[in-house]
Amino acid sequence: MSKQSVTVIGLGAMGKTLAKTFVRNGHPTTVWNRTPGKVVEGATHAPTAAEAVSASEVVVVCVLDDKAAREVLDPVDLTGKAVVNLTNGTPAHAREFARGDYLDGGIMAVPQMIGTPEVIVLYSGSQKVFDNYQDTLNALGRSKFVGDDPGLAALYDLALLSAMYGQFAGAQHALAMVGANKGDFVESLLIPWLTSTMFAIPTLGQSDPQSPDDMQAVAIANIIQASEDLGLGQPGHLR
Ligand code: FVH
Repeated sequence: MSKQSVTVIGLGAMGKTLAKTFVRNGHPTTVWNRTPGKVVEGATHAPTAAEAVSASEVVVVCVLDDKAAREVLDPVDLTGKAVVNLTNGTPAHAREFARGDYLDGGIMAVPQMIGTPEVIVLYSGSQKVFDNYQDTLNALGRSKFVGDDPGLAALYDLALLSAMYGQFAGAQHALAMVGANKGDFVESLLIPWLTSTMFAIPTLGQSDPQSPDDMQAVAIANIIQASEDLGLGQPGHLR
């Protein structure tokens, strides 16, 4: 069976990897980038965004931000095209942008992970577009449709990123506290510790007699005091 044709708009670090992955999976792939000169071997390079859009049944957009996506797509006739916008944006951006056969998405991965089973790509908007193109989109990683509100994928994407940045801020502060005494702290303690604490996430916000709030408040006060003693100031993530 012949593979669905795909257009990729935007050949930054992520867009280029998406295009290469579609080519590797046997999809006739057309690409366009604002600044010429970015090459994806095996893809057709269209001279204009309009020509790139007209070349394929599904158009995957992956540019810097919502403003860039609008600048590219607003002047283009999208009639009869399925648009899958994988540009990071807010739920409001996605709802404003949604038109016709539209799926908004959030890629929960960095480019070097694309095409592996560790990748989750969130989608929301048109169930029909998701059903029609799921097999094609599965080349990028695991596809998860989260609902027909086009803003939902962006909401979940940003919520997951918020959790990640919070965890990174805590880890960075931990490394600053340990400083030169690090040894194998990261591999043998920090990563196993963070992994073992994940079980608590579903009950966050509920009081737990095994870990009472008063006891936790003392530990947090001690972290703040120890950080100040080390000259690190108050840890931002505990404010
Ligand atoms: N790279 C990553 O780790 C993350 C992982 C999760 C998802 N993101 C999101 O993917 C979008 C694209 O990110 P990217 O990594 O490809 O970003 P850059 O390498 O900086 O490339 C940006 C592309 O956007 C084009 N562009 C920028 N402004 C405009 C515009 N006004 N009109 C048309 N295209 C525009 C830019 O083109 P050029 O500068 O080469 O001409 C690049 O193709 C992003 O939403 C991430 O949050 C990636």
